[in-house]
This record gives sequence, C-alpha cells and structure tokens, in this order.
Amino acid sequence: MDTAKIQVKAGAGGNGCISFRREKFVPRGGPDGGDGGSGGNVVLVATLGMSTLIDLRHNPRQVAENGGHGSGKQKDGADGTDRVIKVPAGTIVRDHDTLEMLADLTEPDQTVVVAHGGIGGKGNAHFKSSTFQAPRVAEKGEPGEEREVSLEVKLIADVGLVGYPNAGKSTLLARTSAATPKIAPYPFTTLRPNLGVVRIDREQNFILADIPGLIEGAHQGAGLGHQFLRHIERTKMLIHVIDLSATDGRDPIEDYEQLNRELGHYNALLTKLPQIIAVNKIDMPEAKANLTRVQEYFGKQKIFPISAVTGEGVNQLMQQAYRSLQYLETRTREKAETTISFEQKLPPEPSARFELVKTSEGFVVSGAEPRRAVLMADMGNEQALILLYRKLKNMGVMNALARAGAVEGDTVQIDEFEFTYSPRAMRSDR
Ligand SMILES: Nc1nc2c(ncn2[C@@H]2O[C@H](COP(=O)(O)OP(=O)(O)OP(=O)(O)O)[C@@H](O)[C@H]2O)c(=O)[nH]1
Ligand SMILES: [Mg+2]
Repeated sequence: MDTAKIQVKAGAGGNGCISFRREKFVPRGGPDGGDGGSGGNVVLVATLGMSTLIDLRHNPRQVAENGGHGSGKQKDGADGTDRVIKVPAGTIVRDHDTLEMLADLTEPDQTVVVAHGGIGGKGNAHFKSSTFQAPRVAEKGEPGEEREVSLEVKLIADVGLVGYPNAGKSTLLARTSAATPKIAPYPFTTLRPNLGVVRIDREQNFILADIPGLIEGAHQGAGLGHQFLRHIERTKMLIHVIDLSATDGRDPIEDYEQLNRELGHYNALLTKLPQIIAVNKIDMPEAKANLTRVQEYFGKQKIFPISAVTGEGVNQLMQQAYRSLQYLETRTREKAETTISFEQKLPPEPSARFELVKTSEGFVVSGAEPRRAVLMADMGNEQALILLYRKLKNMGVMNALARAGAVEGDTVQIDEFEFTYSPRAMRSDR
C-alpha cells in the first residue's frame, strides 16, 4: 500500500462563445460572446495522519471538472473545480512514463499540481478589430493535461529503529511515545513501520520510526524487512537495538554485525547513517552477563544499556538521540547555505517560447505556446485560421519562419496541425 499508480486528467477549458448583441432598434450589434472558464487542476496535498495510498489504489482515475462555456452578453463560463487528492506526508510523486520527479511532498499541506487545467477559450468579443468587424469565431477551450503518475510513500522520521527481530524495537517505541505498536515474544511481530513522536520536553521532540525486523537475506527479499528498508533511507540517523539477553540462542555481537551487513547490501548509504547503539533487555540476568564483553567489543564507542520494559536508561538514550539530531541538522543547514550562494551566481535561463526545425518536408514548430494556439483553434470555423495566424505572428513564429528561409507554399507543422506558409495571406489578415 506504499505505492500506487494513478491516471490524472485535468479539466478542459470551456469554449469561447460566438454571439452578437441584439437590442431593439440596433439591427446589427457588435460581438458579445463571453470566454470559457478554466478547467480544474488535479492537485495532490500532503496530509498528516495518513499513512497509506490504499484509497487511491481503489480509485486510480482522478478527473477534475471542465470549465464552463462562455455565453452571450459577455458572460464568462465558470471555472472548473480542482480535484484535490490527499496523500500521506512523505509521498514522492513521479511522472510514470519519464520517471521525472514532480514533487517530494515532505511537509504537511504541501501541494503539487500534477495535471494543469486548460485555459478557457476567448469569446468573439475579443476579436473585433478595424478590419474584422464581425468576428464569427471564438477559441475552443484548451484540453486539460492528462498523464499517469506514480506515487511512493517514504516515511519521514528523524530517527529509525533497526535491529534483529524480537530485539525490542516496538517496546522501545511504545515506551518513548504515544504510539501503540504490537509487541509479542516472537520475531516479525511488526509488519508495517510505525511512527511516534518522542517528547524530550515541551518544545523539543523528534519522530521515531519502528521498522519491521531485519534478518540476513532481507535485502534479497527473504523476510519482511526488505520492502521497508527504503523508509529508513530518509531518516537522519538510526538507533540500533541489540538484544543483549541473547535468549534465542544468538550472539549480540553477531546480531549487530549481521544487521549492518544487511543494511549495506540493501544500500551502502545506509551504513553511513550515524548509529547510536542501544543494548536492550538489561533487566535480564543473561543480558547483564553479556554486558562487559559487548562493551569491550565497542571499545571507545559509547553504548546505551537499556530496558525498554522497565524504562532503565531509556531517557539518556533519547536525550543523546536528540542532541545528535541537532548537531546533524546544524551541519546540513551550513551545507545548504553554501550551496545556495553558489547557485545564485548562475545567470538566469532565457525562456524560449518555441523551437523551429527545418526538415526535408518543411518546417516543424514546437513549444507549449504554439501548441496551445493550435489546440484552441476551432478548425471547423473558417475564420479560426485568421486568429491562429495572428497569434503565431504575435509569438514571432512567422518572422522566425521568414528568417529561416520559408517561402510561399512551404509546409509548416505544429503539433498535429499542418498549414501552408503564405506571407501574402498573413498581410491581408493583419
Ligand atoms: N525482559 C525484557 N523483555 C523485553 C524488553 N524489550 C522487549 N522485550 C520483549 O521482547 C519481545 C519482543 O519485543 P518487541 O518490541 O515486539 O520486539 P521487536 O524488535 O519490535 O520485534 P519484531 O517486530 O518482531 O521485529 C517481547 O516479548 C517484549 O516484551 C526488555 O527490555 N526486557
Ligand atoms: Mg516490532
């Protein structure tokens, strides 16, 4: 339920209207057709308190409302309503075809438009000019964008709990936060990651994630941990929980090494995350017996003996985690600041409005603006070509064609529309 593929379609713009004023004693009124309204967008919004994409899996097609058409007396159509889709905070949004990342919705209420509504077509009231007194033409609404997007939820926790199955991770999360994960004396009790807020005091807190247990082979898909490892890619640090009592006939040091290997197999970067070592179940005699040996193994690296059940040592551990987090955050902030000052030195990109390519068949014009002009031209209407010529001329397309050596009769292609280049026609259609 952590991934979903959805099809999104924004609303089309409404059509512009062709209409003429009719009043008593005014036989031929001027054009008064109103504009179409814009189509609604499809918008994703990051929402706290949601953790899965299950609703979207059941509704994989999401469509926003179309804009209303314009009508007479300069009345404009209503704008279409946006389709707003709630997704969990921590959702990464990608275009399904290109895999391009459209957004990383980490902050609650952060939004991204995944399909833009089309703009409304202009009514004929707009097209009156000295040479074009009675325009019997209006624009069509622009079609809404349509595409497939892939969603993937990655938890956003500051600190991840990792450890062998049954080490006591969930017990520790339950002890330090209001979360209520399932706890039981057998491995793989936790099937899904759980989050909890750990409060150090009134203002200081961090988010702790409990990840299902990992075992050797998890990175190859054996065991449960595999599909959840990606969640800890986004934590800033880990608390490695070791079962010091070794009651299941295991060895705490071996457990520790095996688990780190497991992380490394999955993603070498995970081994670079700072780890705090918590040796758990210190309330048990078996654990006390192992403590000296394990302390020697870690040498200078500080370890935290705790009991998630009695609470012994737990506060010290959480305070250390909070201090480490603060240290890490200052460091990344400093890094980020250096990057920004570097980026500011770069010159701004010139924004090209269209591109012109000469082919053996003629010319191909591409770009969002000319494409939109063609899509909004009502080709069934003979006057539509006049409007289209004007628009392309204003965009500079006609001049660019002339400069590129286009001559009367050349074919010009824009999107799926083809026309014959004719400077003479252009002049008469001013
Ligand atoms: N004596 C003692 N038992 C503990 C301690 N912490 C956890 N346990 C017990 O160990 C067992 C496993 O605890 P969980 O918290 O479910 O362990 P987990 O690491 O979340 O296990 P998985 O979700 O299966 O990976 C439970 O029976 C707990 O009561 C502790 O500090 N002392
Ligand atoms: Mg658990």
